[in-house]
Amino acid sequence: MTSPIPTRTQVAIVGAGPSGLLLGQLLHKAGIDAVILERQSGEYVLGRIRAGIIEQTTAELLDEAGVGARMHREGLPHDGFDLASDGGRLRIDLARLTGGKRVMVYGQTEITHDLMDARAAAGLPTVYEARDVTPLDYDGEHPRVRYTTQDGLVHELQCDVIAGCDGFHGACRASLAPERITTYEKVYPFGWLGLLADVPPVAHELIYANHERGFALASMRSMTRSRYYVQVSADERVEDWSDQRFWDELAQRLGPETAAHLVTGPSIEKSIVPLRSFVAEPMRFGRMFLAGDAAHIVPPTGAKGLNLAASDVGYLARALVEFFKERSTLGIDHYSQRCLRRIWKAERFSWWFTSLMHRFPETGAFGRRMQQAELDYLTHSVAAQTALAENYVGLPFED
Ligand code: FAS
Ligand code: PHB
Repeated sequence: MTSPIPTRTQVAIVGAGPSGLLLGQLLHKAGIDAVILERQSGEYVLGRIRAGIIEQTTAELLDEAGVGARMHREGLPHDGFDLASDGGRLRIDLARLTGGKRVMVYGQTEITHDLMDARAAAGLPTVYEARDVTPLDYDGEHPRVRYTTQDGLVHELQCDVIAGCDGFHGACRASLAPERITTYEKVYPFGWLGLLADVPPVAHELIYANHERGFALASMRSMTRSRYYVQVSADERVEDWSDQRFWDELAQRLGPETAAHLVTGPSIEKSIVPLRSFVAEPMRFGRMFLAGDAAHIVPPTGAKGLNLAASDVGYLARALVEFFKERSTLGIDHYSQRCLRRIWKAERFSWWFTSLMHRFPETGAFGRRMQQAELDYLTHSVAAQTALAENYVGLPFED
């Protein structure tokens, strides 16, 4: 018998992706009540294959939320990655270039699983398959969220704060009058076709490949499960890509030496994601706060999406603890400005790395030469490699 869903809470969290679940866990640790309202089923949320690389600061937040144990047991710490282009390979030695910082390979699906398990174990209220979720009255001091459950009953959740953790297509940002929000967007003329397979990775670290046929990325989830991507044009359909066609294209783009070690096998997931850069400003509207993909999107090249979501949530959780426990509005008043400074730097890095590594037919031979010159500069400049490395491991938090 599931416990009845409260009609009142301190924080109404819309969305049970990594942002909503991590916020719920951090607030619970601080003794602040929250209810999560999620449009999909838990199984659906877990079925989405997304990010794979987490920054040290994200790992620390997961530890703070009390859900880091399996990540430390099963995650793969990585000290570097390779850039492949024109037949050559350049290793970016993250640890050496950043004074020992590294990243962790641990899939977003696993993080979501760990957060869902912790929330269920604590008996915290989550409404899955909530429909028509609508944030209301957040410009006053008594916001509320209306939603419909599977049985067709309409409910209202009274709260003090609404956290819009509902992703790029969510209801919270969409509820705002256009004149209240400024958006910045760049849509790339291509997407990533991703494939997940239970085969050993082609290399022990990630390989980002700039090939004349297009970008490719060799990543992983463990030493027995690999995650690969190839750049495809924006109008491609996943139905047109058999596993064999994918493997053949990936082999070409990784080059013969690497492809000689490529173990292929049946895909367990295959999907195409569009690439865009997007930021919505500001991120606070009275008692409603946007966090994660609800406020920004980056092309996945720099592995920043999930990590930016985590840093927003870190800032928001701290601000809400100050608000509820210390009756201070300092944190919530500075939330948007603090997040956006970090967001725009990650947007820049993700755009730069995407521009460097992908094929842009519209920029012609000159554009290709610019990429080759930048890759040559990276090969011979420790300063250039350091700039890449410090952005990839994640810039420090600024207060
Ligand atoms: P999410 O979109 O993950 O979660 C939002 C949640 O809100 C979802 O569960 C959704 O069902 C729910 N929701 C939406 N509307 C709602 C409503 N009206 N009412 C209630 N609930 C609602 N990042 C990387 O670093 N590397 C990658 O390779 C990578 N690949 C990606 C592939 C795809 C297809 C996408 C979309 C993103 C990818 N990202 C990647 C970025 C991704 O990892 C996000 O940054 C991360 O999921 C952000 O988490 P959330 O902010 O929780 O948003
Ligand atoms: C992934 O493993 O899904 C992944 C890794 C690195 C990226 C993007 C995605 O830059």
